[in-house]
Amino acid sequence: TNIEAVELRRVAIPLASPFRTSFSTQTERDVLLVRVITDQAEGWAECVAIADPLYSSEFTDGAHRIVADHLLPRLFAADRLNADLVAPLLEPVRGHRMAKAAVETAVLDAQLKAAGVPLSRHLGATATHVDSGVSVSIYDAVPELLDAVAGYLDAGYRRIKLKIEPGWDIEPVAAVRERFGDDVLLQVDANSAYTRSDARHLARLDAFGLLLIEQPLDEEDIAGHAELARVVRTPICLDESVVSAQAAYEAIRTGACTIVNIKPGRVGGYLEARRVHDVCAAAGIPVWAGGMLETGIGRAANLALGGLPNFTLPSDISASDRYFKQDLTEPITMTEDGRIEIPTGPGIGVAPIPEVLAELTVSTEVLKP
Ligand code: OSB
Ligand code: MG
Repeated sequence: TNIEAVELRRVAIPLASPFRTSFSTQTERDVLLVRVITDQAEGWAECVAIADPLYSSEFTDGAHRIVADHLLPRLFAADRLNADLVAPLLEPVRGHRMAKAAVETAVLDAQLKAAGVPLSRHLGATATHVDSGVSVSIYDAVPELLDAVAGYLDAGYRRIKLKIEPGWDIEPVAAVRERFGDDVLLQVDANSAYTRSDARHLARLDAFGLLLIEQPLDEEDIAGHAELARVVRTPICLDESVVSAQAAYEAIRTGACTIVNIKPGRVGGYLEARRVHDVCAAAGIPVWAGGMLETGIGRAANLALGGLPNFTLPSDISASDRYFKQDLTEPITMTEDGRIEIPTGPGIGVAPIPEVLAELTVSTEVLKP
């Protein structure tokens, strides 16, 4: 494959409702889209970096500059490019995994579209659907939270994840259990808002039969998570800390987690994400598909990965209407019983709707070899 041009597009897409976590409140997504045009096809990818460096060190403007100034020149210098060569070519650039993931995914989508092969098949997916869960914002008060959760359960979501932070943890969890009962699959995500000294407090969550506690401590505090796991009975799941298959291996080996959230952007792409899946499978550690409030472009690809056999817990992949009034792609929809079909078309199986894309585009930069 030869790249003829790469389009870097910035899109501003309003969220259907504000999304508050321990690190920020998002009301709009500031998305970097990468479109790779080759001699045979074109491929699309979404960079999952958010506008500010508050989830991890990456952010949209930074990712944009890294892709344009450091990553694409390395790809342009290569001849006979294919997706397997992207990570080795970009390896000298330290970090910037979300930016690298977007570039690799766009090349992979173009390659698979040219070959007529769905990403799910390329990755080795065995399922046709992914169980859909929903990640629920922090609210100002419990009654508002309960209304939101009631709506999601009515819609059919198979699992509820509550965002938590100090001051919004035991009470909302207790209220959801009280109102909706013990059968609801329930978990929490702290986005590293706690410290090692909160172990006793977090152990109070053990009373509520949660599936897992996601990333309670700092991204770099693997040993702290291992310590916490000896005090808290609820399984510890890592998100931010798992930046590679090697990091997953270390976290599992040291007892820092017994469940892993897999986000391809966080680990540098779908090929590394598959290696994370494989490391976890070999260790008997279940995984599930995370999300970063992606548009249909990013979620379609996440669905393909989520069809691999060790994705045994419900995902954070929700239907388009949970995120946006108008998605960039044809809406991704959920069945009444809470499942989302994995796209069957070539590559990621979707593309932006041209008129919607044009309307939401803030800037376009075209780079050529
Ligand atoms: O920690 O999983 C997270 C969204 C943005 C950044 C980080 C996270 C999230 C979510 C939402 O929890 C998952 C989704 O619905 O895409
Ligand atoms: Mg998380």
